[in-house]
Amino acid sequence: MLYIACMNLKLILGNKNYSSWSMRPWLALAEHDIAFEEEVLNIYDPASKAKILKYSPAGKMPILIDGDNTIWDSLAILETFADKFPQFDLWPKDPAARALARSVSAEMHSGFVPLRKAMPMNLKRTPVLPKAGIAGDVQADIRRICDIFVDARTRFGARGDFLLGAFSAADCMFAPVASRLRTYGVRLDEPCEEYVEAIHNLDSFKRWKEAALKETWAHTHYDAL
Ligand SMILES: N[C@@H](CCC(=O)N[C@@H](CS)C(=O)NCC(=O)O)C(=O)O
Repeated sequence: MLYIACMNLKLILGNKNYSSWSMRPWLALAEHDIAFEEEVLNIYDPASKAKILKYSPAGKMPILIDGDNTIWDSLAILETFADKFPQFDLWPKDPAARALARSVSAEMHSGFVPLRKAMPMNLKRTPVLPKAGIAGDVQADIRRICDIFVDARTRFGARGDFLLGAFSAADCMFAPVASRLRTYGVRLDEPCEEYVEAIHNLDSFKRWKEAALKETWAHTHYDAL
């Protein structure tokens, strides 16, 4: 398997069980076997804030240290990887696929607030519906997300299992929500479930999840949802 040594790269990440934003760039590197260092900080420990701020003035993770450059925000980090590793086509080459990949990634990045609040990522969760049920605005988010999965894969899925066929930055953006759909026991139509399954079958996703399950940090509110 191809293995790219690039030890100038370091990712500063939040808890693997809960930090959906952190999962995104990690998957991009791990899926392509690009070597990097990582440091995982507990988001819910007040002492972590000062450590995060030493790396980035935004005070949020994920953060990429790339030699002398610091890049923060999951989408900005994915853009950086797309520039650094053009051989992996993190944004598909085909203009139509690339346009859709960018649009749905930006939609994911800036939207779906009701779903994010009601169903925070929690890989350790037993897959049952949330105790409070699924509110109308969350259901609308889920419908839109499934429409994205089905529309993208109908148009480009002939080239592979992922949104634009081959694994891309858009899959990194949607992997956390695919995990939420499963851990909150959401019943999905088959074409939507197929994509959720494809994400869960990614080697990089499995490795992230394995590490998440070993974490001992807990968040009592999220764990009780
Ligand atoms: N839009 C940002 C969001 C980053 C974000 O909210 N990160 C959370 C962890 S999931 C964080 O670092 N929280 C720590 C804090 O606020 O102290 C991105 O995509 O990177």
